[in-house]
Amino acid sequence: MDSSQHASFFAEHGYLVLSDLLDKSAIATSHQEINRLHQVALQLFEKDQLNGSDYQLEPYAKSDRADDKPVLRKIENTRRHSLWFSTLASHQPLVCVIQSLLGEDLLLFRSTLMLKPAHHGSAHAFHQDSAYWPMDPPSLITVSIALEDATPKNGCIKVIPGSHQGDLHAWGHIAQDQHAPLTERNDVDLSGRIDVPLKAGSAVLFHSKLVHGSGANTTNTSRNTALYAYFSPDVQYRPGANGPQRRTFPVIAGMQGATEHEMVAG
Ligand SMILES: O=C(O)CCC(=O)C(=O)O
Repeated sequence: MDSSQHASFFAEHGYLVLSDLLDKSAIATSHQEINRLHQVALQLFEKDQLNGSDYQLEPYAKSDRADDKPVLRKIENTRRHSLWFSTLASHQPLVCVIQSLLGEDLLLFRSTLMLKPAHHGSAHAFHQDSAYWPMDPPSLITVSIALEDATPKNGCIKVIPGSHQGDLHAWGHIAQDQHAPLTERNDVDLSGRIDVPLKAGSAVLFHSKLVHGSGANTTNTSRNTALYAYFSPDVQYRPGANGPQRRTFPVIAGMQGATEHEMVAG
């Protein structure tokens, strides 16, 4: 697909698969870095400092540790913990596609590793990201880059194509037990949902209003993804009365070469 086909597919369906975004060497470096971050998490765990940190344990795992590593569900703010994952947010082929959808100026809302550990990986109930994010209008784009092959068996992402064109809803708790239904809402038509299997190194982009989720990982290998959410500076920061009234976002592209951009609650 060329960039205008990307844009029209994304506008209609709310998601887009990018094949072969990372080569084998980038995938191997990502795996090494994930191992290193698990060692960091282990040290925090042993000092009883994991709670409240950017490292989150799998809430439904049968034990806190497996193979002498903490069983982690995700690591937030990876750009602060890993030069590799910070740099990956600016991977040029990826940034070019996001710019073709959002414009030249790009800010980073989120940098996360979503980890679905072997045997223990919990399900992600269906939801819309913008229902949880203090950003208006709800028009951010997330990329989820598969670092192993992602399949329906190990909990690949599921989407409801076109659902970004509907309203925003409240979805409740996202992390779910492996056997829980993927939504407790009975007014959501899930019949159009599809699995988005990905080869390691490929990625899926999705609109922040797209209804999506993922199944459990009961296989004996992990399913990890590097996830980044981008937005245009036209989007306003609206945290409500309780959130921090100012927030600084990293610049990924454009913005006349600035490296950070502060937004004040508006
Ligand atoms: O990686 C996954 O399994 C789901 C991620 C997701 O739904 C999200 O971060 O919004």
